Amino acid sequence: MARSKPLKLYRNIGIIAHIDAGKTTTTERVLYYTHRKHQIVDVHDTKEGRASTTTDYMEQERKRGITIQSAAVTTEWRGHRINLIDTPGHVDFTIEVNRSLRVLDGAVVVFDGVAGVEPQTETNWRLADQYHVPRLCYVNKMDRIGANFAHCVKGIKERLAKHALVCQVPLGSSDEFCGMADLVAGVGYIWQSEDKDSPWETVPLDELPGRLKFSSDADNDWLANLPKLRQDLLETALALDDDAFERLLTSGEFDPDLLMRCIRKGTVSGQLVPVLCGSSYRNKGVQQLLDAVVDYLPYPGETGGIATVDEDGNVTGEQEVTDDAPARALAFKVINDQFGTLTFCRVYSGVIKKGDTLLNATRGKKERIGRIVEVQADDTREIEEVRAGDICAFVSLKETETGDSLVDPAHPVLLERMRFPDPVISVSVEPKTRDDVDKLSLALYKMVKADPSLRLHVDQETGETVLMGMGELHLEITIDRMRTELGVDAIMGKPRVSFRETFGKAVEHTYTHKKQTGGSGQFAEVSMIFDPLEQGSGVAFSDEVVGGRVPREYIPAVEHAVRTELQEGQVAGYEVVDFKARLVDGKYHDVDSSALAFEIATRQCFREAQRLSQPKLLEPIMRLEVVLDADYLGDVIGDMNRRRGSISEQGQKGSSAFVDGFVPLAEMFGYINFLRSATRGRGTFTMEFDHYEVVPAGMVEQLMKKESK
Ligand SMILES: Nc1nc2c(ncn2[C@@H]2O[C@H](COP(=O)(O)OP(=O)(O)OP(=O)(O)O)[C@@H](O)[C@H]2O)c(=O)[nH]1
Ligand SMILES: [Mg+2]
Repeated sequence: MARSKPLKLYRNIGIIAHIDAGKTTTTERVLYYTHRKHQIVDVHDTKEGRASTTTDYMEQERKRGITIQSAAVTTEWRGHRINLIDTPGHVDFTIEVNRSLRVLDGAVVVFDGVAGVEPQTETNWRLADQYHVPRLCYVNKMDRIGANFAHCVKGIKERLAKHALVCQVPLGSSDEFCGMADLVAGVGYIWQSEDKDSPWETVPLDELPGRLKFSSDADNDWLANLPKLRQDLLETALALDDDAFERLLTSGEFDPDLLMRCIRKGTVSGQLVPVLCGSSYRNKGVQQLLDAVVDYLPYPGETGGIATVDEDGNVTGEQEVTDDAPARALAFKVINDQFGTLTFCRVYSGVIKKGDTLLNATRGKKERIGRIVEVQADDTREIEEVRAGDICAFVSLKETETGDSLVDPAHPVLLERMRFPDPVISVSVEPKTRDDVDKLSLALYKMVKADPSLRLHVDQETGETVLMGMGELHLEITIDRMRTELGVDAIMGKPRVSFRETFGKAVEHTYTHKKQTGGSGQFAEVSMIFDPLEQGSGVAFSDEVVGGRVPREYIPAVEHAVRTELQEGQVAGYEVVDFKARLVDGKYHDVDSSALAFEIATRQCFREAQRLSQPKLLEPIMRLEVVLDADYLGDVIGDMNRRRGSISEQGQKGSSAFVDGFVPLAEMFGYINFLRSATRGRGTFTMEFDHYEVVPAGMVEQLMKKESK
């Protein structure tokens, strides 16, 4: 079968933003206007469970009115196939944005026209920078009281993109918002009503000031400034083409098609970020946003292919996006439901057909592609084949996890990996009833497999099962989903901070394990060096023994012992991170040595060496933003200091004040209650993990006491 749609007519895009900016609301409109559905469901109508938006279909999403997992939909606009992923804005689910951006070619960043740039928008923006994803800004909610386009654009330019290019200007704001001036087309669009099917009138720019009068001076100023704003846009965009720029400056002439091509070129290359506006809820501006997606965002491969890497992650080359190359796909999401496993993939090159066998190059295992489906949120449609540029799901793969490369077995290669965030909060998990005892570990294993920002650990001494995640909501929802999706009920303990430990300095240490009990004895001696590594480096092991002083067959036992022992460090039983363990020497005995003896020796060696290294305790430090009434600023800042926090920025956001800073997570439990009472319920905060820091020596004991309560 030949390709039915040329690659140039594809757009794979994500919608990203801070929580509540209106991503799901916008997605609903996109599906309506592209005729994928006949009715629009509003997010606030889903709580009673009678209705569901297409992308927030999960029970937990409907009840809470927030998006928890990314959902993919496919639609058509102006002959283009649009694969769109609606992502969550809550910081606890950042893995969903991460994995989506990894496989998408472009993104629409949504802003709340009142709040402007919010913390999670900044985080997601940085993620899009990391993955080099070109984007558009869409200032939504222009109909809300207090909507302020100027404030939003200023925030975008100062905090995110100096090169933001205002392509549309709102006509009015709050309840007077009636449409937008399109500086590229040189016309205004005025909607007759807020009905979803309301037509709009197209009016030349120079007639707008005569037609419209608003109660706010700021809104009238935008109108008065339209000619200048258009000139600015022309100069910035046409500067990307020397001839066009010259002509504009000398004769004021320009070619409208060339102008669009320049904006496209600038957006795709990351030199420009177009800014649009609208109100998805009031059905204004969504069709224009879709036009911009088609006009300005890249098709698969337009910004280059995907990097190929070696086993250590070093880039070895690039795979172009084309059908005429060996098959190469990346798994970016795995979900389990009652029908089995769905593995979401982005195909980068080649053609994959039902019945093909691929190689999971990450794990060295073969996978047979039984069924291929196109996914529409929670619905699937079976298809025969997928090609370069496609996003699809394979059904019932056995070996493949998030981030794995699936490739043509005749041309094995690894594709660039994704980065996963660090879980910083943990809870103990216990089965609720006897019935759940046996099923619990399998269910937890499934949840962790589907979500790489979760981690599972069984405490060796107490046997307690510990689940680690990004935040309290993340863990709560994981346990709740286990109940609704897998039918296993569990009880969660009190949330605790995931502290970590390190080696304070390099240590060389030898331990001899010798035991003589009746018959054969046990003997093993290991000499090891533990070198601390830079934060975030992980754990490495190297065998540097020469002359067979530790026989090869015992080396895996030594490495295994290190990797087990590091789970519970000597300062307070937390995971030991960022070090390299080097086995440099040892002794063995022909009869008395065994893998077990070497394991015991290594574990003791590790414990003693860590104690000798003046080990340190690390704690997660969170980036905190509080938005509040300026009157309460003093109290909130004083409190942040008491919580061992530091302030990094403070200022004004529209009519509210804000404080940004860094605070240890250990001091932040129950913060919501403090903030509510300190600001009479009017303050809000967002918090996300930033980095780990050494706990001051004097604080360790005090903190550990608090933790054990
Ligand atoms: N006034 C107004 N409200 C809007 C607009 N767009 C969305 N909303 C409302 O804002 C709330 C959040 O909308 P969502 O679409 O769920 O926001 P989201 O960005 O998907 O949120 P998360 O997925 O949870 O991050 C809902 O109550 C919407 O009805 C808009 O243009 N104007
Ligand atoms: Mg949403």
